[in-house]
Amino acid sequence: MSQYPEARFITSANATRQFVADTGVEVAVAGRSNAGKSSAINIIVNRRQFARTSKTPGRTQLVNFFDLRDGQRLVDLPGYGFARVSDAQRAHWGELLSDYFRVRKSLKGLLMIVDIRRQLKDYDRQMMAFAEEVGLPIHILLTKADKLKKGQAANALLQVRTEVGERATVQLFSALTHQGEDAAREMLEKFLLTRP
Ligand SMILES: Nc1nc2c(ncn2[C@@H]2O[C@H](COP(=O)(O)OP(=O)(O)O)[C@@H](O)[C@H]2O)c(=O)[nH]1
Ligand SMILES: [Mg+2]
Repeated sequence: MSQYPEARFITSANATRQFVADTGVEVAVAGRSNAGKSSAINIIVNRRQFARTSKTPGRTQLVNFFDLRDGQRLVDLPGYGFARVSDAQRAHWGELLSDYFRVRKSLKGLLMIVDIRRQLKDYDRQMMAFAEEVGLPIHILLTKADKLKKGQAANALLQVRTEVGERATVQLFSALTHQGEDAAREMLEKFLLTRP
């Protein structure tokens, strides 16, 4: 059963003024388009189709707010890294995300979804920089771990751990096999338990 039976979508924002009231606690989830962000959210929240999965890159272009429980939110950030969009749109998202990280007092942690076969890209490094600027803890899910052999996955994990050092914790994850599901949910819960 889902740990979040009351979980529900609240609203999407394309501008800072559309963000929901900055009370309680929230955890942001970021990942390049097609990294597997929606799939990971569905597994962690244990609700099929909770965050829509899509084969179309760049579909999720808004800041999506979900209630997990009363006063606890999950925020699905746009993954513009892979999307074929104009420079103007890209700049808009950059500003929106930078604003989001700077203004949200309720923001307690960042979950980063990274395709294990692609390693960290500019988008991921930018998200980490935004989080670090405001002293936010970062946890990285190397997802689609099922696509690699065990040894390859372990190597990829070591590589990312070496790159990020103390700046983030890193784990293997798969929405297909549910590898790392419990560890991912524990990190989400840990972030959510941070005092408002
Ligand atoms: N094999 C495998 N495929 C996955 C996994 N997670 C996502 N996918 C696939 O990758 C594609 C993109 O996933 P999606 O969750 O929509 O990515 P998003 O754009 O980051 O939200 C879809 O075809 C998913 O079925 C995983 O852990 N393993
Ligand atoms: Mg998605």
